[in-house]
Amino acid sequence: RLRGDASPAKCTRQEQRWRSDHGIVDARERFLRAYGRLRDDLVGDDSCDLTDEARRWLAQMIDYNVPGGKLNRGLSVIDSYLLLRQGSEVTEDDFFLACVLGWCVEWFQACALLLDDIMDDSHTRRDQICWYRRPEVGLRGINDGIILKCHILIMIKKYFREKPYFLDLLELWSEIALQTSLGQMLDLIGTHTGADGLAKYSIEGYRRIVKYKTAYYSFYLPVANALLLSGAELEDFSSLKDILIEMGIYFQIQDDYLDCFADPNTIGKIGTDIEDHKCSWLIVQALGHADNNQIEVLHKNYGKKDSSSVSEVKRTYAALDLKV
Ligand code: GPP
Ligand code: MG
Ligand code: MG
Ligand code: MG
Repeated sequence: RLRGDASPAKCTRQEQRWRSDHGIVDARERFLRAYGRLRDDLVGDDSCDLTDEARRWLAQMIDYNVPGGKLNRGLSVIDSYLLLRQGSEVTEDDFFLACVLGWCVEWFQACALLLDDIMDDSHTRRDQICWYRRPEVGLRGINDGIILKCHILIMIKKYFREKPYFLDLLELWSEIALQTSLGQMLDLIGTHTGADGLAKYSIEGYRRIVKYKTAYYSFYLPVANALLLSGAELEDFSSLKDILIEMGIYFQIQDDYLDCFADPNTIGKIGTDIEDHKCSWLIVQALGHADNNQIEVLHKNYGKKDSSSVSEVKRTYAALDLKV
């Protein structure tokens, strides 16, 4: 609804008011406009005496990694905020603050993806070569990921220091950052191959990994930011959190399916879950339904880099009706 492609009848009252006050509403376009301002502020920040070359690197690194995604998470902050504020006026300044928090979520996503691609040995992301695979970047990309994460605190301090919910924002962000990294750790330590490599995969273990690595930051974080911005207390919304976490788990199941079966040109990335021996939803389902021969094929071929092993695994998934 926020992409400017819906009929006015489907808009919330708040969006309709924006339409009448400001002409055509396109939250996505307005959100994108805020990006330039935030990027320029960070690149031009004179608290560090950077060289022109360093500022050029910074600008290029941010542009390469931050704005090119679907923006679902960032726009979810805007959408949730407008819904929460229905019935009261949202000023230009209010809208901009929602954009700042939306972009903080997108900055977090950029940092997570940049580092995740190094850890997952990925090739492409958002239809372009992964940042760390560019010849001039390599493992310097690790530091770029850390810089992106530092930017979030700079933006939050700059725009929210005087707000009554400033401490709540800081607590939220540090909690989610830790949960996401712990989820990534669960994902990575689950990829050890060896005799018990596949045997330890279970749906309970799968849900634990994806709840932490994906659901908290992708689904709860945007809505929690909107709640704080609209003056709500997060502890009053614990059942909302439970629902958002379930949505996040479902989202990661889709991501796992697409990793294996989608056209890379459609999803903008080449899947690596089978090669990386990931505890993917597909392998968990396959192990739960396979006969002895199929289990043997999976054990023999899962986690191998060569394309014939990967094809064997995909063929077994298809034979088990896991391909729709
Ligand atoms: C998705 O995993 C989870 C993340 C990108 C979070 C990473 C967190 C860090 C702290 C680095 P994925 O590997 O399935 O994502 P994709 O398929 O997009 O590579
Ligand atoms: Mg990963
Ligand atoms: Mg990955
Ligand atoms: Mg994936």
